[in-house]
Amino acid sequence: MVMRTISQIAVQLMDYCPFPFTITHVSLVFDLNQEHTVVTTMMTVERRVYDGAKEAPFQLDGVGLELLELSLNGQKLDPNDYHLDEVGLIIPMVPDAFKLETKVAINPAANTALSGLYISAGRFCTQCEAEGFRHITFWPDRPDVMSRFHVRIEAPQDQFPTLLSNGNCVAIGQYGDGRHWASWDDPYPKPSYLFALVAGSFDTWTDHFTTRSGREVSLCIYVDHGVSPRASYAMDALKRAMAWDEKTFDREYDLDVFNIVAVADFNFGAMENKGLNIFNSALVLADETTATDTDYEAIEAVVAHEYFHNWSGNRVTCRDWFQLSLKEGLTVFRDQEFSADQRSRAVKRIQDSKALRGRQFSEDSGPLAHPVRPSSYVKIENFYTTTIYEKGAEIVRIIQTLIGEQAFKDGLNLYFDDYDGTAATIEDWLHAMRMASDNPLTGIERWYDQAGTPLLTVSSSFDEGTQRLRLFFRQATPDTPGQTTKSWVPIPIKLAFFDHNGAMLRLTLAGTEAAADEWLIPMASDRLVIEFEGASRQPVASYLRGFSAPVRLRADQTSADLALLAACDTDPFVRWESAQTIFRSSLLLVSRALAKGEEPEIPDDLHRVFQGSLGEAGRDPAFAALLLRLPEVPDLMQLQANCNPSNLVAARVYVRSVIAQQLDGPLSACFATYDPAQEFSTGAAAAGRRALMAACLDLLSATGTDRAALRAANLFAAARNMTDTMAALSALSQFGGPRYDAALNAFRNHYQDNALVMDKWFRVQAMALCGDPLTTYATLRSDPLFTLTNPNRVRALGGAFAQGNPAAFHRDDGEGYALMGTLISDVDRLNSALAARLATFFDSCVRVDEARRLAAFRTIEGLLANNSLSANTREILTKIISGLTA
Ligand code: B3K
Ligand code: ZN
Repeated sequence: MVMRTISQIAVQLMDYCPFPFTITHVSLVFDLNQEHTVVTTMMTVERRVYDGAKEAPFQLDGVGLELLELSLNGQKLDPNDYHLDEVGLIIPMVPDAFKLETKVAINPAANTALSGLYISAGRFCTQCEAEGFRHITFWPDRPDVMSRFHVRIEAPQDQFPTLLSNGNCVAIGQYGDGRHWASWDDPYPKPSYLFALVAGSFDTWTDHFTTRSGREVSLCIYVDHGVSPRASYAMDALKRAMAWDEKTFDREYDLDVFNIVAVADFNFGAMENKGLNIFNSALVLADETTATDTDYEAIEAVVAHEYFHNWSGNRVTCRDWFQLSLKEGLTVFRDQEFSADQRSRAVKRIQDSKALRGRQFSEDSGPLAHPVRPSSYVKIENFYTTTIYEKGAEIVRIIQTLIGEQAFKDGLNLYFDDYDGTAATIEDWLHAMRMASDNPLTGIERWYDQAGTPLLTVSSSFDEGTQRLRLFFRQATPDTPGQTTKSWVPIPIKLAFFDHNGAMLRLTLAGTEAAADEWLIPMASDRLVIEFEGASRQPVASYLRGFSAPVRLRADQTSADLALLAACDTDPFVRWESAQTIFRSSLLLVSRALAKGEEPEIPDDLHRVFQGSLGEAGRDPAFAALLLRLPEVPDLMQLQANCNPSNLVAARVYVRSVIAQQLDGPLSACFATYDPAQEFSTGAAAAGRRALMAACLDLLSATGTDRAALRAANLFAAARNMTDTMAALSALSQFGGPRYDAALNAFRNHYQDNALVMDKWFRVQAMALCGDPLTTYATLRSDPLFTLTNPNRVRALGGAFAQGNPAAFHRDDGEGYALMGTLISDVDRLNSALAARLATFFDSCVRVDEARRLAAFRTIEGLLANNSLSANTREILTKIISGLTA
């Protein structure tokens, strides 16, 4: 038999074959020891009954395991009876029903990849999705193999008083030699990616929840010693999420306990292990002095997200990793709805569309573009992308829009009922939605299978004689790597019309009696012509209300139309988007003028839009704060080929300074209404007031005046919560100089022992425009508080620099790329999943000018020349380099 190695060979969706065996039960025993943990696994196996299963060998995944013992039905196996290599274990001949026992040794202390069983701050914890379980024991590590897990954990009691796994704790005991044990039983069959184990010493924050049908659930959050009150907000969010899922989607919790453990070293946000969620501590710990409003929002959303996975992901899981969006897209949709109900629906929709357009549209138009259901992958770890998550959630929303809220709820219930306890596919999901709605949802699969953001073009004409408005819609999805010919996708277009005074018009669909204020037009072809009657002159059309589909819109709207919509539309998304459209074109004009050395002209509309936004301050401060923010440079980069990011940064700085000078009076007045001494509340209204204050301060700081710097420094001194502190610090970072340095020092002195807060200190500096960003980066990288082993710290420096400091990252001399290249290569040796994530930031390099592209190419080429570069990072960089040379 050939020795298999970890390879770059892609897995194909079309090659899917079921696993030929079922493993009904598994019993795992962990003898925990930091450098030498012994895992004994006993599985009860039956061959499945279908032709292909008859002669199939028993094949298990296993990486980095030292095999100590292997026996089948109690008989020790001879090395000739099995094949062991770098990726697993194959037993060619097995009976139709048998018990297999394996004993392996692993070294959690040496696990810097943070996948499998590892140590964080002296405690054992696990991360198994997607393929971590194979680093713990030999197992068919794929989501469609679901078993009942029984877990026994043994460890020294003084160091590891808490022993946790999935399900319910069924027994505990002591050995008398200082070691103790606990047994956990999970009654719900699950795939290995949902396995979890934690052992250590924690403080706890406890509560309980009674489900709708009367089940008493003990809730417990495990955190570092001395900080348990900081888990109270996460606990509150958890209880709200549990109640919301019952009320909104009839989903109840199904175990007697729900545990959350916060760990400091974690590769991403959190993990939905059955009954034992493991969280990055950044998404658990919060109080007003250490967390910003953005942190609170993220904690609420992620706690809910992981809890909602209990149904969308755990009770109904995925057949294979190509179906990842089945659980992730659906669960993001569910958490978005939860947050919208807890806070402002309008603000949430704008935030979500902003994030989608900033990150997902960019990914979808670059070298890493891939469908929501990809057809192949090399490393599944690289596919936890914004496309799978956020575009996936948008498809769920499209379905809800097309079939209506009630049919959607019925469809979701049908899906959970019909596929409970199974590993499902996107076809199963669509089947449930079709059954519940009687809507064929024609073409919806293409949203899953085609990469690229559809472009929706609208042109309009008005016939004065017949008083008919004719709208002509066309859609086309651009080519993406490996995918050229694309067909139409179903696009729900929400529409309304306004007269030139901004009053909403009730029009009639030509040739019918149907009249409405707002229309939902389901576009199900390449082209669509539609006519309306009832306006005496050409109305102003408001398209894609509520961001009714994740498409780019190109409409024949004048800047006067956009200004009217920005001021008067009743749909907050269209108001915000119309303002952003004006800002984007103004910023591009200014950047072109600056590039030519000309004096830029700022269109009058811009000033009016800002004034209108400030007018919103009294009604809805959170919305006003969003309206006052100019598009980010990465958004602008999507609009230009061969762009020079430094010019875009300069244009943004210029426009901000002009607007800030023009509106200094009203912005200062709005800022002055904020009292930093007022009592803190986490509620959306109070957070909205803080966001508006921060938006005003941010703009005012663009004036560059000493008065503005003093205002920021005064807020820094007066701040009583972290939101205000960070607003002040980031405003000061626009100036640099002694006030900024003093604030940074004071911050460091105060928070140096709190890693989560110090991440903010790293982040604000990595993104700062002041001073020489390369020197700042180098100083931060050699700071004793910087470490390559903590993913939050690495992201706070590298992620913030590459994403949040475009002028420095995309320097024309390539120095920014070189710094990131070095970081990627250093991280890759320890944690390839994290390095690959950092590598994705290079995908924006396909949009920059030739000199910069060449510099990026050289850095990437250098990284790829290293033979020991991980398969994860290699996959990402190979795709990007092909995009650079295309
Ligand atoms: N399901 C996990 C993500 C796992 C990422 C593995 N690289 C968290 C979540 O999406 O809820
Ligand atoms: Zn998820």
